[in-house]
Amino acid sequence: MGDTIFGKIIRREIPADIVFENDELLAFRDVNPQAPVHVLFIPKKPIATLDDAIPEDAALLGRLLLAAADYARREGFAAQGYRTVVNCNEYGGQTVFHLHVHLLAGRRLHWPPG
Ligand code: D5M
Repeated sequence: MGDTIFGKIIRREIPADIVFENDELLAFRDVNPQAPVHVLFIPKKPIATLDDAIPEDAALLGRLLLAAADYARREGFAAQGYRTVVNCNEYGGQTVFHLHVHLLAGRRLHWPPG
């Protein structure tokens, strides 16, 4: 299932503040939040980076993004606004090599990012 810290969270080997789960996706609060709301959405399939995604992952990645959007709507901050981010590899700032979508909300976010 992937030898990363997120694989350990999926397998419940380490704790996480899980906010959503279904058979193929998991979402939990980022341990180092960059906004009042900072949740990570991951596929349970261990895709290391966006660069490792293949055409067969297209529907899964679509559902991953929609799960973040659904969460924002459910939690009531979709209309106010939020940001989704996928960091890829070194220059993208990726530190955990299990593909994840950051969902950031609860404050006005700056652009461009650093
Ligand atoms: O983002 C990786 C993110 O993962 C970063 O914001 C910290 C977060 N992180 C790391 N370990 C944990 C655990 N154990 N629980 C919750 N969140 C965690 P990246 O895009 O790879 O830089």
